Amino acid sequence: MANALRDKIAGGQLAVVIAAHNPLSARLAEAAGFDGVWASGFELSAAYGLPDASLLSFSQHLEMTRAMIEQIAVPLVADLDTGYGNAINVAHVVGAYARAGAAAVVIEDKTFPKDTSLLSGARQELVRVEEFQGKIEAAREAGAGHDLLVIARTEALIADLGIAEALSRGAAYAEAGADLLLIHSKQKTPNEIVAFAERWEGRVPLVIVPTAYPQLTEAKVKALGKIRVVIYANHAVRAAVTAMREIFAAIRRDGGIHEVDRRIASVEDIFELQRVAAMKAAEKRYLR
Ligand code: SPV
Ligand code: MG
Repeated sequence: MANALRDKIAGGQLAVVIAAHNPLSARLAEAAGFDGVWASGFELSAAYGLPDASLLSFSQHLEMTRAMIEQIAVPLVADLDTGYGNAINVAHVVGAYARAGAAAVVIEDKTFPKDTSLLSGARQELVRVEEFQGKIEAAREAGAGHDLLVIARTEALIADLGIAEALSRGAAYAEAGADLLLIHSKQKTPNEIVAFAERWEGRVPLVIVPTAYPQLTEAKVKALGKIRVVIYANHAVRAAVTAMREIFAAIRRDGGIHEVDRRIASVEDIFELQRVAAMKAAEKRYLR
């Protein structure tokens, strides 16, 4: 299967990927013109009302990912957290996502169960470099024949281990066969990521998640070079929360739905997102 994400990266372009937590949000992301959809563990956990701490099972995440892939034509980048265990778990899990049609998988070098990256004071423990190299090799092998990109993610900066450790882990992961390196930072300014990118001499391009440092625009990312994928990792769920809070409060305040009706997507709009017209056309052809 042609991997549009691989082509975009190989062409030296910046792929801009945004999170979704269900097929509807994935379709909205595609319609807005994003290059891919991030099947975010954080967003799906939040959608279940749970912390992003390895509480959802791999099959819960896979089921939603599969449903998203079925509804979009753009590449899907699957957030596999730590790979749900050791390299054996990684092989099992990555194979399932590859067969489901994911364009890329991301596995991170934290211990299982993980804790979420951007929470202050969270438990951030990394596995040994050699152990993670084994996980990358297992992921590559499991994805072979599926044109799957394997993205290694280091949490060295999240764990406060410094840029030198992040660089050496990144190099070791590229050595083990990762196609790209996701470098995550929780700093409130882009300085740390900029410093990392400037010092990164690795063979593989970088992926960033600029949630904590939103000042880093796509134009600035392009100017830095080396970064080929930007993931906006939680903006679908945050936008949904803002919108629902506002509208729910307005309905309570107004004592009815009469005022908000004009301000929200129409029922016809939802019919369109459900592709109801295609079903009606099929009814005409097949129901007799
Ligand atoms: C996610 O969206 O699940 C991520 C990014 O992995 S973060 O939440 O910043 O760890
Ligand atoms: Mg995640």
